[in-house]
Amino acid sequence: MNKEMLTMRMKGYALTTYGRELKELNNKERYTVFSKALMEDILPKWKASEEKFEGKKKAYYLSAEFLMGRALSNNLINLGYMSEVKEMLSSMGMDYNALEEAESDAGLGNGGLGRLAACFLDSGATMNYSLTGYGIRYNYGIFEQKFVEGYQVEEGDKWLEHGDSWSIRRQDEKVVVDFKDQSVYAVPYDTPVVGFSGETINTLRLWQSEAITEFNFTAFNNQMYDKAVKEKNDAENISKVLYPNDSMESGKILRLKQQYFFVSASLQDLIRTYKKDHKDFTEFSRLHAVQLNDTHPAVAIPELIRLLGKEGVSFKNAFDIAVDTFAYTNHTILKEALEQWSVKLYKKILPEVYAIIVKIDNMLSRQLADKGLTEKEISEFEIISEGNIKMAWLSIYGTHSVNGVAQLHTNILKDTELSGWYNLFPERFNNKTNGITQRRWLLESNPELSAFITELLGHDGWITELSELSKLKKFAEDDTIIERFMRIKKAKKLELKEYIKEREGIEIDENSIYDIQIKRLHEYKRQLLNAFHILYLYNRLKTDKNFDMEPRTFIFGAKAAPGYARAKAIIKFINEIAEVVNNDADINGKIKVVFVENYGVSYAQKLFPAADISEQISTAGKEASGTGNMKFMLNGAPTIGTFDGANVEIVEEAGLENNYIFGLTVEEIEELKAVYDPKAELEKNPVLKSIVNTLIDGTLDLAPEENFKELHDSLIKGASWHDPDNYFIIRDFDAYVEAQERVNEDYKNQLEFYRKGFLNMASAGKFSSDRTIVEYANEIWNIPSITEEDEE
Ligand code: DL6
Repeated sequence: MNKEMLTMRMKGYALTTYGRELKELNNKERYTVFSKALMEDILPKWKASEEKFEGKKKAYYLSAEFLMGRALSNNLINLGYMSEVKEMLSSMGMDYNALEEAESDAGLGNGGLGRLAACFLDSGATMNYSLTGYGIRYNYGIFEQKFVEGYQVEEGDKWLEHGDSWSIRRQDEKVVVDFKDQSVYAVPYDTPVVGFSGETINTLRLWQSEAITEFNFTAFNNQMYDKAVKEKNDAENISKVLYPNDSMESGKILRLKQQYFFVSASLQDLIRTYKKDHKDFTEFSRLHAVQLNDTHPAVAIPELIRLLGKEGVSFKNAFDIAVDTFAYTNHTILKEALEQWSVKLYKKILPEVYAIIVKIDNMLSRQLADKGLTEKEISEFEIISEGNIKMAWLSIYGTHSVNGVAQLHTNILKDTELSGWYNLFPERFNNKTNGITQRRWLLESNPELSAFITELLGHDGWITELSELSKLKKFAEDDTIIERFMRIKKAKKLELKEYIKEREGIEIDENSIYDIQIKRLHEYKRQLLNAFHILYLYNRLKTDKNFDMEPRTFIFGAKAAPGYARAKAIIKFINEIAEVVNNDADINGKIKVVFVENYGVSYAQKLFPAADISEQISTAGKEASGTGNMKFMLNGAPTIGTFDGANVEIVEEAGLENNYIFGLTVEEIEELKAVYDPKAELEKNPVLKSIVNTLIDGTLDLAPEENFKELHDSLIKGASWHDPDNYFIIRDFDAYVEAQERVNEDYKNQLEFYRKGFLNMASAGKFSSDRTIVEYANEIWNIPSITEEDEE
């Protein structure tokens, strides 16, 4: 694309989209016409890429969430256009950064699970696999978070307000999805997923629900105006909004409809395409690998059987095809996140699908009886049990592969949570440790560090082969290299300081330790432990004139599910701490606390590169993997964390000595559970007791009715649904403080501290999602990687 071409296209779109001259457009509009101009370039390449995979086995990623973030920079980088385009735009009098900032995040996901899906798409295309994402085109993505007097308030995320130039509506490929009480169109919107080098461009196909009859004239003529548009509203509601629950299932009708809606549409799409070249379904599983991203799309198993039944395939054959086609990824062992749907709801909304689940369940029982299991033993495996359908059970029985997302997580699944199933089908269980794409999380977010890595290696091969980073380890002994690494970190810290000033209105000290915890707000992730540590330091500074600490900026970013009262209370608590600490002249600016508003993918891209320390402090055994931990590591921040999820593997790669590991292990927690008495522990620990008491004693200047009694009680008394302090904050507190003291001590020798950061970066090779996707492709999907060279 040359400058003349770009200008001509942009001018054309300025006129046809906005009816104005290019020079008259604001940044949002310029961004739109620019991205449309770029799409003209992408489209022919996209088509060519599709042709490359014709007749070959392809993989499909069924996911209720795709947390994509912005596309512009990613596309320019992957197409190799970035530097030229920046120059072209600047010679046209436009600032690229302003255009970049004008793009809304495509926030069609809650957190780790949705962002993983986005990383996988990038890696799938980069590694030259045909990997199509199938999901829902939510009108509103993850809510916009505002703080009002420290409380989280949610507002709708209007990400489509200014249109979406990256997607193409494929009206001609719409399908009908039938529920018992309504039928709707599923209309596909296709977005290109450009792999690095632009050689493979895959598709993210998101379905939008629309009415079959938009307007009822009879009702209108009878002056029943609401009724006239009722069908339209009811249909559109299905893809209206993303459920904002992370690790919590709510069992709502609309959610069930969303799941079935995109699953049925996607499978119909696959069958329709397949039928163009095939007379029967014997080849179906040889050509399709479908990954179920958690149990949200598990209804795909009975739905495929139902659809194949309509094509004349017997139940048994259809079941075998389903097992061969589908694979299931488990992303959590939290009980409250394991999906169960009430039989009543399924019967009411999806009776045909329910009837098939009953048949599957019966077949399973027969199979187990044949193996000699007793009735009691069989009941442990029942998919339908006590009026509920266990989606995880359905997903294990109806697929050929079940994977966890980090080694520890997979071991827990095999040894405890799913041990019965593991004994039945050991060959199905496997581990696929998560990964992240280095294109977005290093090349795009941290161009300075990227350039430095390329310089040290003498090539940029790490962009598609992250294990190359290990060759940097030999530079770790060279102080001049570490000093340069430090300067880059400082530059990113300064950038973040400016950004936080602009967005949050808070001034932070660029020479302080940036200690960052960014992830969804959940009790098991223990933001409260971090908050208690801040109060500990604050109290020390207030009471001990000789207390010496390096200045620290504690940065939080997190959204709480709107119905999760305790998580919201924790946000308010931290904001309250910020209010007190940030305004206390006594502590001489030694501590600053910033809870950034509306944390999302784009904000994350500014935070990871600037971090000095990565907070990964979940209760051991609760975080399936984590992927933020990998983003910090890749950007050269050591982890302070527990032996949980992928932290274990991070430390294996980067060394215990370069990280700050503390706290109870999974095994220790198992032992402790039965006898744990947090109240008694607190009695023995007056320092912590006074900190925990700030929840209720008014220290934080809260009106009495606004204090955090419920939060306090959850630690001391528990609740009907859990034991006191079931995330072991009280027990782990001292170990956490001790680990933080080590951070503080080490930071005094910055060269040594940043050497640890450098070594973390150099050890991050394993955590590329390229590695993960190659493992899925080879070990689960059995799909080919096809380059243009292979074609010749
Ligand atoms: O696998 C991606 C991501 C993990 O890194 C996190 O540890 C895990 O909490 C998250 N799981 C979910 C659970 N949702 N459901 N079901 O988001 O997956």
